[in-house]
Amino acid sequence: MQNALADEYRRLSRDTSTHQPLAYLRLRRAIRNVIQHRDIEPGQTLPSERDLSQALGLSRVTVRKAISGLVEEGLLTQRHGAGTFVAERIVKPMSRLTSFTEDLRARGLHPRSEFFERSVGEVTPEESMALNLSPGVLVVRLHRVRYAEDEPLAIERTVVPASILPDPHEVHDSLYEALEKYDCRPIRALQRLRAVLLGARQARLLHVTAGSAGLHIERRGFLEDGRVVEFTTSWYRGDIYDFVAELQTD
Ligand code: 16G
Repeated sequence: MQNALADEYRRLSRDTSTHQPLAYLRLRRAIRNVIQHRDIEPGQTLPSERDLSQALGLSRVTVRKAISGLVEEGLLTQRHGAGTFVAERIVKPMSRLTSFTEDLRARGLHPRSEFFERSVGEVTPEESMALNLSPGVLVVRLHRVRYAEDEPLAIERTVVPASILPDPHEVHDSLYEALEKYDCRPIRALQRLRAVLLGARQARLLHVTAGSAGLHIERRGFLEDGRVVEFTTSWYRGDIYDFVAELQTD
């Protein structure tokens, strides 16, 4: 693993097209790449700071800075006295507006969706409240199970104004990729999260036993002009996800 990382770091240092002059950002990219390529698996230990700084000819401060950024992103975890590991659970920082697809790709996993529903219809009263839409307006609805390879991780119901995304079949695996084509990816979101016990149907879809812990999350995503672009209700598996928030005093 140390060799794979050293090779990747050297490759990035030589690569003029993606040249990153700051060594700690180059190393951060190299670590991210080896995780994505699965040269290092979840749960495995990263070489120590000292070994990395020796192997790459970098100061320990630089190595530490590279690693701390990835710990904040949730890709690495640190246990006092035991070192730095590739995170096993999927750690989602609450301060970053990322998509399911991006979260999984960053970990070298292949996200995909299986749809129950991709339709267009008139907005319901609840949806019109959530999306700030007038009665009678058309919305696109997506209902899907989200997988990493063959493992189901979440169930999601999404509603998007049809004025923003006219055709639900434009969403293949990623909603945000589809929205990006219209320059309408949310730039800000409000999220509400609570613990739930998964019901029989949800548990079956997520391959867990009924009554297992889940996270029920509602996200309202906004465009720059204040329009609500998505209202998504998700049920994430509680045995796999950690949601982490950074807190600061005023
Ligand atoms: C995440 C979001 C969900 C969003 C989706 C887009 C949470 C709790 N929810 O699952 O609101 O619609 O990503 O992902 O993070 P996609 O672009 O892969 O479809």
